[in-house]
Amino acid sequence: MAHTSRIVIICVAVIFVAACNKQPANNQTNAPAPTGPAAAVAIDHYKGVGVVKNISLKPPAIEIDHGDIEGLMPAMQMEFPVTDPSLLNGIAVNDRIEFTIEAAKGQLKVSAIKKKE
Ligand SMILES: [Cu+2]
Repeated sequence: MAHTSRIVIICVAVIFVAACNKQPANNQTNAPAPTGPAAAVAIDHYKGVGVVKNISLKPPAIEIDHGDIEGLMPAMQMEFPVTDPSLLNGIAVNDRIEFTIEAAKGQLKVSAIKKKE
């Protein structure tokens, strides 16, 4: 049991690091965006909290009344495209959510959504 959950945790950590394409040693939370050649290929991730205001399936997008997103934008209500339509499964208007924004090539997309209790 314990052994299995340890493997799962390690797998999740590896996937996270790979997906973020960052060096874990110097890019912990809220690290400044890379500059120079690295900036051209970097994908930055930001964490936000907010309330769902609208869900659209074509194209897949979610409108969120969100709080401050440190290093990215102040509190506001806005729509984000999502990286995968399945992220919207089980999410409804007025849900309180934690979400991750992926910033790549000047485009912002929601790449993870977690419902808050
Ligand atoms: Cu915003």
